[in-house]
Amino acid sequence: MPSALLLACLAVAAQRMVYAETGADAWLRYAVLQERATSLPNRVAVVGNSVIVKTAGSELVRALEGRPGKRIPTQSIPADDAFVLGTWKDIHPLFPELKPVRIPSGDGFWLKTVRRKKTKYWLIIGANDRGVLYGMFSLLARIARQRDVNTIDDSQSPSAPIRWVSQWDNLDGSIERGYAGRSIFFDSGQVRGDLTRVGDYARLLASVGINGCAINNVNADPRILSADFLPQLVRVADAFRPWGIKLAVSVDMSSSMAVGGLKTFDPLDRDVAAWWQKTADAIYQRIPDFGGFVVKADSEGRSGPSQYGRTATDAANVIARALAPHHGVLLYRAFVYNHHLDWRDPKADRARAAYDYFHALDGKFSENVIIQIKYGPIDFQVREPASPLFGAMPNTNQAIELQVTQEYTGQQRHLVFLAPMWKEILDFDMHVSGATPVKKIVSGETWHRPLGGYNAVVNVGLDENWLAHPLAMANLYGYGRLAWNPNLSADEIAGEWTRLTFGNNPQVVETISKMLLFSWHIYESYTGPLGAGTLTNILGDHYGPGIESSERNGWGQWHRADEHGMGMDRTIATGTGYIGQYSPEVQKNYESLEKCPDELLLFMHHVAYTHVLHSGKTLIQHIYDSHYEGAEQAAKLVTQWQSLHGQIDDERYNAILDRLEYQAGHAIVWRDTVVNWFFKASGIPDAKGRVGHP
Ligand code: GCV
Repeated sequence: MPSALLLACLAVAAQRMVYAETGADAWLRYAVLQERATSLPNRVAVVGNSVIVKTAGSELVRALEGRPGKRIPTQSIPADDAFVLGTWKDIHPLFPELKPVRIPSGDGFWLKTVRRKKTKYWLIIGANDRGVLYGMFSLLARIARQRDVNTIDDSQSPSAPIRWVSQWDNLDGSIERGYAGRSIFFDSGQVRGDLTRVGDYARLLASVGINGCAINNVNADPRILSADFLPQLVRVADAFRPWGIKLAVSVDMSSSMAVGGLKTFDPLDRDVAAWWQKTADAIYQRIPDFGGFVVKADSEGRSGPSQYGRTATDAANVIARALAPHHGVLLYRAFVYNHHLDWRDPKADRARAAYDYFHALDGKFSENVIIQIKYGPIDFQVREPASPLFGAMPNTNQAIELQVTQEYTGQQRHLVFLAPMWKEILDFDMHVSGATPVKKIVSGETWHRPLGGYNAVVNVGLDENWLAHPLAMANLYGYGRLAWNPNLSADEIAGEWTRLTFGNNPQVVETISKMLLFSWHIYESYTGPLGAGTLTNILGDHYGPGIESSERNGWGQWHRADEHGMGMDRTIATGTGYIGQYSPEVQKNYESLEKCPDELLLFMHHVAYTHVLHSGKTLIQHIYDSHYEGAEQAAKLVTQWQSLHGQIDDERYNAILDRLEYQAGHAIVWRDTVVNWFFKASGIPDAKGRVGHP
């Protein structure tokens, strides 16, 4: 028997661990599992020698009894009931009766129960090593959610090969747009000495199928590529490896000058190309499973190819060529725009930028380049249409960029579950060649691209519960689940996460799921209406109301509110022409005032405050009503949460209550600032007599 000889059994020990509910365990609490462990086998057989498969075995033991048991080497599969973990290649010879029809692909897995006389095996079969890990976590999640696992036959493959997260961590330990403490990776210009939290983060990411992490800010410090930094990156890669997370870094285009000592970073210069090659070779020599680079260039003051009159293709390809021999990938961000736009020019439009710049480059990128596109054409706002660029690059690999860190959506002081918003974008049909939802474009399915997928900015920090607001972890969970399977509904994800995080009490599950599912709408109601943008302070911390901060500057996040009306005219007929970047089918819906959905009205059109919406209300009355309703609903979140008193551990109950009470108060600040501003601007009274009469 080939690799069966490498079998090892982990006998599950009988002792259990009691955890304090700090939130550190997130959705991997294993509380239910430990209660139900008695009805499950107490042997875990690991087939093969891979570090990742062994991690899967140890995690299963940890989950079932809370601490690793004794490792017993064995020459054959156990005679008692057992979990058996391994790749298809290793498991099939042991279980030749398995028919290959259900073999998963990519990082996929197959969970299958098999009976041999009186013995029963729970097989966790991976298409590769990672697949074993993901299958193991999937099985644990089923047990924790009290699903029947007595008979299973489930084969799953991930939607896309790239399922990454990004951290915007600076080498000094601060995090750009991070709201949960300092970096788990860096401190004082170095990688931290203690990387325990990095390993814990990798475990969390792996449990939802994430396979890569770019650890530093896209506004990259070139020092990340300096020779003296490489041994430090090696340490991070070592902490990631058992969990199948590939290390990636964000790099600055000028690195060949800044740390390479060259006089140029012109991507067409031979020495520059040689420098990238030498740098990539050195990394792969020490980190053979290195994932690749993320690049932000020619954006918000970053260096870029335009400084030499070169294109994004030139820049991306020179780096990609250096990574290609090692199977590394380059995620090149499409977030390229002019932040010195002329606000007086009615045709100027930041939303046009990514499409205008990139669509002409379609088909010119190397095979290992992936263009990373923010979900909307502006910048992680509370409501944006899907970026038209998704529909415009059939010959280019694409990834969607999402944000788990709630930069414009309440910075984890407000509850905003983002899965419903991401779902709307992923399901949005670009109508470019038949039915072409964004999820099928980024997975590579629509245009048969070899690569593609997902990258989300997460920005966990040293806060014990990772993202500061315990309920914000639903966003990290939801992101991983959608990257694995974008066909899941937000509802399913909310239910899964709640059960894993708080247990299976039906009242708890129903209440928290409901709170999560309405939270995006609530936040949108008391902040920015109808696609106008978040109305937040865009010039500073991106938090709290700052209605005028969007206007009369070059950043291009304009909502154009004045005394008569509001909204950006992006029509083909009279506006910036942005709508023309979509397929004719989509254009029809957005161009016409009648057809344009209310929730995107002000993104696409400039209308008078007296304009009547599909809802039958005037625009101004909608602004008043939605802000009052939103603030009321924010207050209701507090009472909904209080209804769970006694059903949730005190630590997490109180931490969440504090945040929800704060949110309810801040929603009133938002409401009053916005409605008073629009009352003053429009001079139109609130039909319900609230505005101006507190
Ligand atoms: C890392 C927004 C953020 C910036 C961020 C930028 C980006 O503008 O406010 O902090 O920079 O997006 O995505 O590159």
